[in-house]
Amino acid sequence: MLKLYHCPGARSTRSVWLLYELGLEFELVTLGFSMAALRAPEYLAISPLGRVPCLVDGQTTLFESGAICQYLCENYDHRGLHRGPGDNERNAWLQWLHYAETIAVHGASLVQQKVFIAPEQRSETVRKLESRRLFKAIEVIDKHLASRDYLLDSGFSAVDIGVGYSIHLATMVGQLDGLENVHEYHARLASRPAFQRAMPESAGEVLGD
Ligand SMILES: N[C@@H](CCC(=O)N[C@@H](CS)C(=O)NCC(=O)O)C(=O)O
Repeated sequence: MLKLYHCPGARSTRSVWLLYELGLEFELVTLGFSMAALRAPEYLAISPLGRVPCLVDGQTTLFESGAICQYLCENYDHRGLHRGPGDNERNAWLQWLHYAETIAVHGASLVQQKVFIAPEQRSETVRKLESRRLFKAIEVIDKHLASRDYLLDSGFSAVDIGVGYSIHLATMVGQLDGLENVHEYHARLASRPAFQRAMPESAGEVLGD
């Protein structure tokens, strides 16, 4: 059976959401978001950088969420979430699959500034820079969504999960004023049962409280 290593509120939530959208059975291994759990020798033996997500499927182990998304879609999609080679939206699908990480790094940096780094070590310069870069990365999505409901013209696909989770995180740590298409997109995604099932109970859980 598929096994997913996950911390509530971490980027691994994207993989949980995708697994629910795909309707797959899997074992969810929930780790604490702590060095004790993530740097434990038994976990490092599976996922050598000690991060989440990590997917194990028989002899296959993957510890990069974009690769996990592509692998699951290529091997297990029966719900139309994949756009494989030959599909006229394949290149756009790949583009947005990886763009999710461009947004996520700025959100993660802001979470570090607001939550994990001790107040006396936080940097106002880094906070402002990362906020601006997060906004600009999401502004691109806002313009793209002016003429469509989802990232692809053909409708919801797996890439809305990666980008959508990064936007979900950004709504908690960033100022997204004026990005109305993005707010409507976020509401559309948040109404999906698989999204609601995958998300942590509270914003505090997301921010590591
Ligand atoms: N690009 C990787 C990033 C993975 C990542 O950095 N995960 C974070 C959680 S959002 C983590 O495990 N952090 C623990 C640490 O850095 O020690 C992916 O998308 O899978």
